[in-house]
Amino acid sequence: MNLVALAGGVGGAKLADGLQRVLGEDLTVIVNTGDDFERHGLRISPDLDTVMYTLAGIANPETGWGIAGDTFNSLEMLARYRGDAWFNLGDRDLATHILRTQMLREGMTLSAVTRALSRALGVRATIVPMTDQAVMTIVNTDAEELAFQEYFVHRRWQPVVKSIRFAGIENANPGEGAIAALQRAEALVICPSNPFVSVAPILAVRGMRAAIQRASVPTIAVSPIVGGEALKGPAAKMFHELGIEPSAVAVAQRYNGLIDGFVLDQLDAAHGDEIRALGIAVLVTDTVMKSEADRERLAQEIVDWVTRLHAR
Ligand code: FO1
Repeated sequence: MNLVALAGGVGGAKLADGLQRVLGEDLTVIVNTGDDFERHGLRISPDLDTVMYTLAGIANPETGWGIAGDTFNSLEMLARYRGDAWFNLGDRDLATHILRTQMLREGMTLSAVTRALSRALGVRATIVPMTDQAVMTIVNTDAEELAFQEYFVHRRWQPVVKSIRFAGIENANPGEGAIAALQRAEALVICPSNPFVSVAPILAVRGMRAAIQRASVPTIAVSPIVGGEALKGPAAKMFHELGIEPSAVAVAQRYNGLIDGFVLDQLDAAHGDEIRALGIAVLVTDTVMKSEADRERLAQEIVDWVTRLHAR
């Protein structure tokens, strides 16, 4: 089955890994690049790297981002020079950023760079950046506007969010092969990623939402909110700050009109009827992926479910 997944960072990468275990080469993952930024003159693509390292089996299991067993000697030296080492770049991880920056300077697109790097790491699925153009997620907080990594890592997502915008989105086209993959897909999965800062930028790229709506195949989303809490990161806090009670139902409502199905954690089983009332089919299961076996089990359940939805 040809399947396209939309993903942000750690949560999305885990489900993408499960889907790769089930589908191998038949999986395409379209990844958020609104978090990308420049640091020490290097182009960093945190979500692309998180997905790539996870699918290559080399991600740091404790953080979910970065490379397992990485060391931080370069960062220590950078800190000695300048003292502002708030973004933790590992020695091995730095090789990715050095090479990506070089390849981009040589004129390659981010899509081509991502293909080359992920192939070299033995990734079987196709990873496509949402766009090859520069898009920057900007968080407007109660105090000031912050670039995403400044908000997320430097300020540890403590500032109160008032609104979010994606600078440059009007000039962004889908990454290479993204639309073709959506046209070929037999199912679409929105991974359990932050709806505001991971999935929204992907959907905001010109033509992306329309291509998803045109694909008359089962489109499902997996809730990143379980029991009113985000599995990781600021999603629940953002819902609150934007005036919405965080819940799986609120996530389903955000995707209403785009999805046919919604995967709900068993903890939230009681919300099933509220989501079904929106005309969205519901699968209730254990969505919390603690182990690699959990990722594969959830992915297999999703593939089986979309196959049944396809047959309807
Ligand atoms: N996240 C952190 O919370 N702290 C870090 O120091 C950090 C470093 C980092 C380095 C490379 C990389 O690819 C990702 C990194 N992340 C770090 C994760 C990342 O910035 C966020 O998880 C995403 O942008 C949100 O999806």
